[in-house]
Amino acid sequence: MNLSEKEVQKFLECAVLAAQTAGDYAVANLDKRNDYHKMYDNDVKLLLDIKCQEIATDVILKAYPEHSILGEEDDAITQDNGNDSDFEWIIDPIDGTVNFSHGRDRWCCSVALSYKGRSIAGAVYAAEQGKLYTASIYAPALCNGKEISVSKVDSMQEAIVFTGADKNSGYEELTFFTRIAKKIQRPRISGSAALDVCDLAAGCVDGYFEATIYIWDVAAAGLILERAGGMGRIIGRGTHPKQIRYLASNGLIQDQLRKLFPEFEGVNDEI
Ligand code: LIP
Repeated sequence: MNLSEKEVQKFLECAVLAAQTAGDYAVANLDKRNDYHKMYDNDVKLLLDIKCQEIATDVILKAYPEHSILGEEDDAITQDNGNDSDFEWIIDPIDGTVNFSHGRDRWCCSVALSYKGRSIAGAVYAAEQGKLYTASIYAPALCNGKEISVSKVDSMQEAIVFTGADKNSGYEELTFFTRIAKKIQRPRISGSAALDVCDLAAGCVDGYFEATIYIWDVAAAGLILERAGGMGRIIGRGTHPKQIRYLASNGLIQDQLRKLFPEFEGVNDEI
C-alpha cells in the first residue's frame, strides 16, 4: 500500500477525534435519548443518530474535504459530499441505538477510513463506558492506549460467541442462534456489533456472527480485531448493498464456526 505510516497515523487521529467528538456530544445529550426521528417495530432512528453523524462528518471533512463519506444515517439525511475518492470514511454514529435509547451504556461511535475498499484506520469509542479502541494498518490494536489481543480458546465447547437476532431480518437468525448455542459454551447477545467485535479483539469473547449487519457496524472494529490477531470475514451479502453476513473469531475457532453456515459458502472477504 502506497501510504506512509505518518499519513495513516494522521488518519487514525482524525478517526479518534471524530468518534470522540460525536460520542461526547451524545453523552452530553443523554436527556434526548428518546427523541426519535423514526420508530420501527424492531429498531429506532434517533435525532441524536443524525446529529452525531453530522458532527463526525464535519470533523472529517474539515481535515479531508476531498474524501468520501458513508454513514449509517444516509437514508435519513444525505451526508454524501459528492466526492468520488479512493478514501471513504465509514461512520456509525451510535452503534447500539436500541441499547442507547433504553438507557443502557453498551453503545459506541464507530469511525473507519477505507482506502480502495479496505479499512486502514479505525476508532470505536464507547463514551459511557469510557473505552476507546483504535488500530490502523501500521498501529497495533489498543484499548485506552494499552495493547489488546484475542483469546487462546481453541475449542468450540469452551467458547463464548456473540450474535444478534432481528425478527425482521428475513433470515432465520434464531435458527442460527440455536445452531451456534448448541456447539459452544454460551451464546451472548449484547446489541452492539462494533463493541462485540472489540470485545473479541480484547480477548474476553471468542467468536461473533450476525447475518444482517451493515458494513458501518464493523468497518472499524473488524480492523481492530485483525490487528489484535483475530479474523473477521464477510461470508455473505444481503439485499441492501451495504448489508453483510459477518463471521469473526480469535482465528483459532474460525473454521469450526464457519462450518455452521454452509448456506454462505463461496464468500470470504476481508473488511
Ligand atoms: C445494531 C448492531 C446490533 C445488531 C442490530 C443493529 P445500530 O446497529 O450493532 O448488534 O444486532 O441489528 O445493526 O443499528 O444500532 O447501529
